[in-house]
Amino acid sequence: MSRPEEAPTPLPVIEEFEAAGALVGILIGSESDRERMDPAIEELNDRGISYELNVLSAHRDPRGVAEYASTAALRGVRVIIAGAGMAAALPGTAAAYTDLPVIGVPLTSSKSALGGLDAILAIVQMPPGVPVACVSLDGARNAAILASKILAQGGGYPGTPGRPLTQL
Ligand code: RP5
Repeated sequence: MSRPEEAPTPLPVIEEFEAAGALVGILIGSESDRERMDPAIEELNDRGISYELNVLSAHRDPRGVAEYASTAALRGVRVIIAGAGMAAALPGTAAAYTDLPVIGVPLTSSKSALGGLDAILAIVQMPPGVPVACVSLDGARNAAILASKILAQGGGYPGTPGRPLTQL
Protein backbone atom coordinates (compact mmCIF):
# COMPACT_ATOMS: atom_id res chain seq x y z
CA MET A 1 0.00 0.00 0.00
CA SER A 2 1.41 3.30 -0.98
CA ARG A 3 1.85 5.99 1.62
CA PRO A 4 -0.55 8.88 1.39
CA GLU A 5 1.17 11.82 -0.12
CA GLU A 6 2.35 14.18 2.51
CA ALA A 7 1.02 17.66 2.14
CA PRO A 8 3.87 20.02 1.51
CA THR A 9 4.71 22.15 4.47
CA PRO A 10 3.47 25.63 3.71
CA LEU A 11 6.22 28.18 3.52
CA PRO A 12 6.07 30.79 6.24
CA VAL A 13 4.61 34.06 5.14
CA ILE A 14 7.25 36.73 5.36
CA GLU A 15 5.79 40.18 5.55
CA GLU A 16 7.64 42.48 3.24
CA PHE A 17 9.99 44.58 5.30
CA GLU A 18 9.27 48.23 4.94
CA ALA A 19 11.15 50.58 7.16
CA ALA A 20 9.30 53.72 8.13
CA GLY A 21 12.22 56.03 7.50
CA ALA A 22 12.93 58.46 4.69
CA LEU A 23 13.72 57.13 1.21
CA VAL A 24 16.35 59.74 0.39
CA GLY A 25 19.13 60.69 2.75
CA ILE A 26 20.54 64.13 2.07
CA LEU A 27 23.91 64.96 3.54
CA ILE A 28 25.59 68.35 3.46
CA GLY A 29 29.11 69.07 4.56
CA SER A 30 28.30 72.31 6.33
CA GLU A 31 25.42 74.54 7.33
CA SER A 32 26.83 76.92 4.73
CA ASP A 33 25.80 74.40 2.03
CA ARG A 34 22.12 74.33 3.01
CA GLU A 35 20.89 77.08 0.71
CA ARG A 36 22.47 75.54 -2.38
CA MET A 37 20.83 72.22 -1.60
CA ASP A 38 17.34 73.70 -1.20
CA PRO A 39 16.38 72.90 -4.83
CA ALA A 40 16.81 69.19 -4.04
CA ILE A 41 14.42 69.49 -1.13
CA GLU A 42 11.89 71.40 -3.21
CA GLU A 43 12.06 68.77 -5.94
CA LEU A 44 11.63 65.88 -3.52
CA ASN A 45 8.71 67.67 -1.86
CA ASP A 46 7.08 68.23 -5.26
CA ARG A 47 7.40 64.54 -5.99
CA GLY A 48 6.16 63.43 -2.59
CA ILE A 49 9.40 61.62 -1.81
CA SER A 50 10.41 61.45 1.83
CA TYR A 51 13.85 62.63 2.82
CA GLU A 52 15.99 63.37 5.81
CA LEU A 53 18.77 65.93 5.96
CA ASN A 54 21.89 65.78 8.07
CA VAL A 55 24.87 68.11 8.30
CA LEU A 56 27.93 65.89 8.47
CA SER A 57 31.41 66.78 7.32
CA ALA A 58 33.72 64.11 5.93
CA HIS A 59 36.70 65.99 7.30
CA ARG A 60 35.35 67.41 10.53
CA ASP A 61 33.22 64.42 11.56
CA PRO A 62 34.33 61.35 9.60
CA ARG A 63 32.97 58.98 12.25
CA GLY A 64 29.57 60.60 11.98
CA VAL A 65 29.55 60.12 8.22
CA ALA A 66 30.60 56.48 8.61
CA GLU A 67 27.89 55.80 11.16
CA TYR A 68 25.22 57.52 9.08
CA ALA A 69 26.13 55.81 5.80
CA SER A 70 26.60 52.36 7.27
CA THR A 71 23.16 52.38 8.92
CA ALA A 72 21.18 54.27 6.27
CA ALA A 73 19.92 51.23 4.35
CA LEU A 74 18.71 49.58 7.54
CA ARG A 75 16.64 52.64 8.30
CA GLY A 76 14.94 52.54 4.90
CA VAL A 77 17.06 55.03 2.95
CA ARG A 78 17.38 53.94 -0.69
CA VAL A 79 19.48 56.74 -2.20
CA ILE A 80 21.94 59.16 -0.66
CA ILE A 81 22.45 62.66 -2.02
CA ALA A 82 25.59 64.29 -0.67
CA GLY A 83 26.43 67.92 -1.35
CA ALA A 84 29.75 69.47 -0.43
CA GLY A 85 32.15 72.13 -1.54
CA MET A 86 35.93 72.60 -1.61
CA ALA A 87 37.73 69.24 -1.10
CA ALA A 88 34.33 67.56 -1.31
CA ALA A 89 35.05 64.17 0.23
CA LEU A 90 31.54 63.70 1.61
CA PRO A 91 29.92 61.73 -1.25
CA GLY A 92 32.93 59.43 -1.60
CA THR A 93 33.20 58.85 2.12
CA ALA A 94 29.50 58.01 2.32
CA ALA A 95 29.89 55.62 -0.64
CA ALA A 96 32.75 53.90 1.17
CA TYR A 97 30.36 52.90 3.94
CA THR A 98 27.23 51.86 2.06
CA ASP A 99 26.05 49.89 -0.94
CA LEU A 100 23.31 52.44 -1.55
CA PRO A 101 23.69 54.60 -4.66
CA VAL A 102 25.30 57.92 -3.78
CA ILE A 103 24.73 61.06 -5.84
CA GLY A 104 27.28 63.77 -5.25
CA VAL A 105 26.52 67.45 -5.70
CA PRO A 106 29.61 69.62 -6.09
CA LEU A 107 28.85 72.96 -4.49
CA THR A 108 30.27 76.39 -4.82
CA SER A 109 31.08 78.26 -1.66
CA SER A 110 32.69 81.54 -0.77
CA LYS A 111 35.89 79.56 -0.34
CA SER A 112 35.77 77.65 -3.64
CA ALA A 113 38.93 77.39 -5.72
CA LEU A 114 38.68 77.52 -9.51
CA GLY A 115 35.01 78.46 -9.35
CA GLY A 116 34.00 75.11 -7.88
CA LEU A 117 36.19 72.87 -10.01
CA ASP A 118 37.82 71.78 -6.74
CA ALA A 119 34.57 70.12 -5.60
CA ILE A 120 33.78 68.70 -9.04
CA LEU A 121 37.11 66.89 -9.21
CA ALA A 122 36.88 65.70 -5.62
CA ILE A 123 33.54 64.03 -6.36
CA VAL A 124 34.16 62.81 -9.91
CA GLN A 125 37.60 61.35 -9.38
CA MET A 126 36.57 58.36 -7.29
CA PRO A 127 38.84 55.33 -7.49
CA PRO A 128 37.62 52.16 -9.26
CA GLY A 129 35.26 50.13 -7.11
CA VAL A 130 33.66 53.00 -5.23
CA PRO A 131 31.39 54.82 -7.66
CA VAL A 132 29.65 58.10 -6.98
CA ALA A 133 27.29 59.71 -9.47
CA CYS A 134 28.03 63.38 -9.94
CA VAL A 135 25.60 66.05 -11.09
CA SER A 136 26.51 69.53 -12.24
CA LEU A 137 27.97 72.26 -10.08
CA ASP A 138 25.23 73.36 -7.68
CA GLY A 139 23.02 70.79 -9.42
CA ALA A 140 20.93 69.88 -6.40
CA ARG A 141 17.67 69.72 -8.33
CA ASN A 142 19.12 67.26 -10.81
CA ALA A 143 20.33 65.14 -7.91
CA ALA A 144 16.76 64.89 -6.63
CA ILE A 145 15.44 64.03 -10.08
CA LEU A 146 18.08 61.35 -10.48
CA ALA A 147 17.24 59.99 -7.03
CA SER A 148 13.57 59.77 -8.02
CA LYS A 149 14.52 57.85 -11.17
CA ILE A 150 16.57 55.41 -9.12
CA LEU A 151 13.69 54.95 -6.68
CA ALA A 152 11.29 54.41 -9.57
CA GLN A 153 13.30 51.34 -10.61
CA GLY A 154 12.34 49.70 -7.35
CA GLY A 155 8.60 49.97 -7.59
CA GLY A 156 6.93 53.06 -8.81
CA TYR A 157 7.68 55.87 -6.46
CA PRO A 158 6.56 59.18 -7.86
CA GLY A 159 9.07 60.59 -10.25
CA THR A 160 9.63 58.99 -13.59
CA PRO A 161 7.61 56.21 -15.21
CA GLY A 162 4.10 57.53 -15.53
CA ARG A 163 5.27 61.11 -15.33
CA PRO A 164 5.99 62.63 -18.73
CA LEU A 165 9.57 63.70 -19.25
CA THR A 166 8.35 67.17 -20.05
CA GLN A 167 7.32 67.55 -16.42
CA LEU A 168 10.73 66.72 -15.05
C1 RP5 B 1 33.02 71.87 2.77
O1 RP5 B 1 33.67 73.04 3.02
C2 RP5 B 1 31.58 72.16 2.96
O2 RP5 B 1 30.78 71.27 2.21
C3 RP5 B 1 31.45 73.58 2.50
O3 RP5 B 1 31.02 73.65 1.14
C4 RP5 B 1 32.86 74.11 2.62
C5 RP5 B 1 32.99 75.25 3.60
O4 RP5 B 1 32.47 74.86 4.84
P1 RP5 B 1 32.33 75.92 6.03
O5 RP5 B 1 33.74 76.37 6.38
O6 RP5 B 1 31.49 77.05 5.52
O7 RP5 B 1 31.69 75.18 7.17
O8 RP5 B 1 33.43 70.84 3.62
